Amino acid sequence: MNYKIRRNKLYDLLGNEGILFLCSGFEIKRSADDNYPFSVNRNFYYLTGIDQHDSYLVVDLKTRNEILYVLDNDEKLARWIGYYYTHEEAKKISQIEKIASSNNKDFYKEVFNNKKVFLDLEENELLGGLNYGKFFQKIALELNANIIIKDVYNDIIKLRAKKDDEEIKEIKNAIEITNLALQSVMKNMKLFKNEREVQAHFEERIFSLAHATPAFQTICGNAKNGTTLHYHENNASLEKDSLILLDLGARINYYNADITRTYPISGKFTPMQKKIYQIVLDCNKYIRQIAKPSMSMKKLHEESVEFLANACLKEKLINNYDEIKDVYFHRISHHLGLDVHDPMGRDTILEVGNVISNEPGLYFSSLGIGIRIEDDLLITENGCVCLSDNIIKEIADIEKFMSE
Ligand SMILES: [Mn+2]
Repeated sequence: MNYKIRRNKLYDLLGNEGILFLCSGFEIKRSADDNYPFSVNRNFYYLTGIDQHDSYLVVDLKTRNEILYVLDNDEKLARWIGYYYTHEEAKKISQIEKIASSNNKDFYKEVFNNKKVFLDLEENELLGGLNYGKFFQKIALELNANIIIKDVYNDIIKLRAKKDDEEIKEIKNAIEITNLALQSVMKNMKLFKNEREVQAHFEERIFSLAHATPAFQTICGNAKNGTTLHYHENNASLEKDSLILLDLGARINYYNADITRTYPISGKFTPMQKKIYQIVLDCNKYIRQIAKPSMSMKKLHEESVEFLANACLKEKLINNYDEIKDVYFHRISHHLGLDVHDPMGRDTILEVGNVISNEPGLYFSSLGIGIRIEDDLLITENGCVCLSDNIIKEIADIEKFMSE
């Protein structure tokens, strides 16, 4: 990844006055001496590639002098928790020349003595009501009551929304690993007796194939469980004539696949399942046809509602147009990238380089049928390409693949 290019783009947006101060995040305590697994601040990671707690990027926007602060190695501590990046490693990854120690926090004082400082004041709350930006805002104001604090969050998000070629390669790779694992799930479906086994099989495959972790909590819901959007229990017995809805993905280098497929557990769809599945599939294909630059995500969503409502009316699955709300009650799309739900908002105007999900669904809990078909789209000059085209979704293809 060329982090230097990304940083320079950000500096261009911020102008040449003030100091930029970003932090990778801290280790957060779970209980006693147990911490949550460290999850790096994605904006920091996007700009530096550094995946280690207590790391800081400090930039003088006037001179563009960059300093990366990372933790020192301590031989005794390393025997317990392993080594941190050496300065050479940190320099190589981040493409930042000047590396310094973050063990001593005296540099806070130096930074916040400046007139104007840019912080990432994202709204997500961590640290008990605070987030990193607000945590440092508080420190800054304590050290310098006259400091002018500017928020850099939206500028970074704007850059992250447009994926570069390397990012698209990462996402494609995550999707391909997800595809291989899903194929293995389909081939072995007859062996599974419980949703948990399906989850375990998928997660074992992505780990073995690419040392990938799940991009988010894997969803494996069969029969009526498939009608719960974020079903996480994954512990019900499989009903042999039911469908199983799998919303899952692999994460590699923090880039995520977000895929949903719905399969017949027996390998064959019933006529009713086929009918509803085909509507969702047609909607998925329709959205793929119309998604293009300058279209709003709101419009894309409205198109999906209209498509599904008309098709359900035609097939007498609903009695009037408004009933579509009962069987399709989520948005068609979100941005995807370093976060599974990349934080660009769901009503943005599509631009070349955006990667978004395409996930129509229909949920009839009274029939025990929940179907979602989710692909990942890359917005291009002429429309979009489906990055997950290789993951089969036609009824005939699925039935054939599962019977072989
Ligand atoms: Mn999704």
